[in-house]
Amino acid sequence: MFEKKKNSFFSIGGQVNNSSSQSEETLERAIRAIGKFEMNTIAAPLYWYQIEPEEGIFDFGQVDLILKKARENQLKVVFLWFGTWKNGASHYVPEWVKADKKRFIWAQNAVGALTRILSPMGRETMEADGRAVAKVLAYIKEQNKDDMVLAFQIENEPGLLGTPRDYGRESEEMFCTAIPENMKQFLQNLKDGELFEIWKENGSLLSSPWKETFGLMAEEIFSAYCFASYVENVAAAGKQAYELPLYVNVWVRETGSRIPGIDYPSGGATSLALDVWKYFAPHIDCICPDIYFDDRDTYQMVCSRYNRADNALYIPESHADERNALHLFEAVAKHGLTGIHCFAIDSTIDNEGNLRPECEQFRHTVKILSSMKPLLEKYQGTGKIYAVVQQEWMESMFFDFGDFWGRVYFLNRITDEPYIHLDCGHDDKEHVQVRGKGLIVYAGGGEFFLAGDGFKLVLIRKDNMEFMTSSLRGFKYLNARNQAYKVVEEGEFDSEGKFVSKKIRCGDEADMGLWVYYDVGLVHAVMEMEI
Ligand code: N0T
Repeated sequence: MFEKKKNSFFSIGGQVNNSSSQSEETLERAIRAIGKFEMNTIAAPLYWYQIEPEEGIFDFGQVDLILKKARENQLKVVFLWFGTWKNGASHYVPEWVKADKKRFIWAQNAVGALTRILSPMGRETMEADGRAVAKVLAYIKEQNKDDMVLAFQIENEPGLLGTPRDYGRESEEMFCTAIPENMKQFLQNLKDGELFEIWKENGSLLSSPWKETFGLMAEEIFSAYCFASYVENVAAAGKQAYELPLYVNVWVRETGSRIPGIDYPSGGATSLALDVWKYFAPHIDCICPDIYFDDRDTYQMVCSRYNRADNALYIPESHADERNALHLFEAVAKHGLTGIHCFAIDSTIDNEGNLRPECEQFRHTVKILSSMKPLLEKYQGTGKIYAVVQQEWMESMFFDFGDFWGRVYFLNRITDEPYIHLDCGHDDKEHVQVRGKGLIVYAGGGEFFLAGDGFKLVLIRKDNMEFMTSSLRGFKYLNARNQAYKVVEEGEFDSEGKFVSKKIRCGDEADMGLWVYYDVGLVHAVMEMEI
């Protein structure tokens, strides 16, 4: 996660419900659900109020408990720091913070009322939060000799919900005076993007206050600057204690009417404020969008915005449903996805411990991803990973693999017949069907890996076209029978990352093309390059 092209661990995880880190019992249910999906990571929050019940007195019982449960179940861990902010509010701070309204300042809204959000202007709060994070990370360092802790999330969806910015005294002073020096420097480095356009449109008067510089978006950008600077301080304190990858998650702005402070927390690392965050919070390794979108366009758009040269794409929160089960393959192949977690994992099973039927497709997707894991770690960012996702009306997909062309045909799971997915037939319980999905890795030299559900791949070697054209049977029916395989096999990677063959496919099993269903594991094929 968090790194491109560096063999970093591809984390497939479940995030426990907000209140589930508090006891062994609540954690156990989450772990049971994670086990049903066969995920490799648990993400669990740490509550500031529980960790530091009195100022300077720390209790790491919660860390111990999560580590113990994770070790018992051979899971990696991501800790979430529910500190100053938890989705645009401040409910997780200790009593002693809540009690002292003078020392720890709270944001005010436009009419001067106190909100339930600690102000990012609060120096004392920032320092107290930083001290706590440093203590927690120092403790994790001692406990993490086996590298089971992958990462640490600073705050949770920071920002202001209910007001676009803090209108308290300190904040007013800053908002109404000239743009600070470091913000000017940032703007001088800004070369393109949405924020650049806004700034250009509103005038480049660097000596003016925020409103003249950023116009309509001034409140959000001002807040982003304040939040990023605050989080940077907390992160720097943490890094000093332990160099664990740190990230921030985002309640994205591609939602509702896109009004900051109403549709999403103002000041978070939204796509508009991403440059601000990258610049002012350099101790944060990765900025990560929480993606709850059902539609393909918005999902992929958000992925593309967070996958940048200076930021890897990791999705810390998403739904364990059939939409996500499809969309994430394109995120892997087109937007460099380096890891994905599902939120509210405990809710995916019922009280008897059975996985809910609406999560079944996601379970298949986890299987597919897991069988490919070493390949994802090796090939992410190289352009060798291809997504297969059957959209509505789609019967086949065409791929250009360089020295091969490929056609993917979608198959009905039960009959193996060609299958076109129509949403309108979706409720027809007699013909419950799922869309074809999965991944193809072309390692080069005729070597392919496939994992997925409900499709088959037929290949044509580009320098062998005479054979193809002389057969006069076309791409579709030339099919599969004339494929020149060296070997086709089903198998899996062992713990050393070596492919272990489990079953050779020949005869009927190879005559239909390279077919996959979620429960056949990884398919490996090597094509003849000579004949
Ligand atoms: C998330 C979760 C949890 C399309 C909400 C998501 C989690 C927090 N916030 O269940 O509270 O701790 O990070 C906000 C998603 C907004 C969706 C916008 C509608």
